[in-house]
Parts: sequence; structure tokens; C-alpha cells
Amino acid sequence: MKRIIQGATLELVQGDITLQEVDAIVNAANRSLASGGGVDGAIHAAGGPSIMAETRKKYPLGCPTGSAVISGAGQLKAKYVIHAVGPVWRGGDRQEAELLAGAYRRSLELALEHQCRSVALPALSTGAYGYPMDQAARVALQTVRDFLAGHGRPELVRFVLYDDRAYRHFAAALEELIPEESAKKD
Ligand code: AR6
Repeated sequence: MKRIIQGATLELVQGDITLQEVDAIVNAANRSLASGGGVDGAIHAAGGPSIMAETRKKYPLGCPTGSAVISGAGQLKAKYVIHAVGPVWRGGDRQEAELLAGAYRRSLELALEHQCRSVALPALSTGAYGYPMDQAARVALQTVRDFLAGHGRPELVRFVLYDDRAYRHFAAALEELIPEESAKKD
């Protein structure tokens, strides 16, 4: 499923983010940039130890929730890994939506600062951090839509959803936010 926003493509696919052939892959990291499971475990396993060695050296204090930092991508096909820290879900009244939006926004800013033309994003916070998928999908897509509407870049932003359930939630949210008919008129 795809939408064009200011000439840039916003795409949803189902798959494994570590296999994406894009300039930058976004990781679902934690504040201390310590290794974990989920997307993080898969990225470090596939990319090798150089990624962690670099983040330890460059970001000894880690990364605040709602933001992101960038490193090389080791053995991955991408050029960069952007380590984004989404919030832990605590019921929805602890600024989770703002923090989640901030993590996506900073990731896209870093991608532009490093001349990335294509970026793959996971559904941040929806695994170990417990963010409800339907709400996370809306925040994620709104944030990327607004960023692309303002910048027209990166040329390709691809959400890589791991399973069918995640894909269905993102597809429904995208159809709600940017109905296909309105997208055709742009
Ligand atoms: N490709 C794409 N999506 C994936 C993959 C994959 N290979 N593997 C899992 N997902 P999570 P979080 C989906 O837990 O909630 C880590 O331990 C998964 O189904 O990776 O932000 C970190 O170190 C879910 O929908 O990230 C942190 O401590 C989504 O990606 C903490 O977990 C995010 O799940 C971050 O938790």
C-alpha cells in the first residue's frame, strides 16, 4: 500500500526490517542503547558488533525517549542505522503520543541530515514497550505524513510491519488519514 505526499512515497509492507535495501534502517532502541530483543536484537544480530561499538563510543549517555541517534550499519545492506527511542506505554496520559511522534520525527530529520533517500521504519513501541497497535499506527503515520508534507523528502519512507495484524492496523490507519481517492487528486 502506497501514498504519494509532496512527491515522496509513503509505503507499507509486511516483512523483516533487517532485510530492507534502503539507505537507513530505524531501530526500536532503548534509552541506554543497550542490546535488547525484537527489532533491536535482529538489527544487532544481522549487522554485527560494530554497530554497538560505535554507539557506545559516540553516545555514552544513550538517547532520550522521544529522540534518535545515528550510526553506521555494519554488515546490513543499509548505510545507516537510526536508533529511535519510543516511549513505554503507561496508559496514554504520560505524553506517549508526543514522545512517539518525536522519535519518528527525529529519525526522519537525521535521515535528511545524512542525505538518505530511502528509510525503513518499524512500528516503534508496539512490542516490548506495549503501545496499542491501532493508536501507534495513527501517531506514526500522522507524523510521517506531516513531515513529508513539509519537506517532500526522503523520497521513500517504508513502514516494515512484522506480522499481518500490524500491517492491517497500519493499512486501516493510512486509509483513514489519507483516503485513496483524496491521494489521487493531489
Ligand atoms: N522487523 C520488523 N518489525 C519487527 C521485527 C523485525 N525483524 N521484529 C519485531 N518487530 P520491539 P519496542 C516488530 O519490541 O516495543 C527492545 O528490547 C514487533 O512485532 O522491537 O519499541 C529494545 O532494546 C513490534 O510490532 O520494540 C527496547 O528495550 C515492533 O516491531 C525495547 O525492546 C516493535 O517491537 C523497545 O520496545
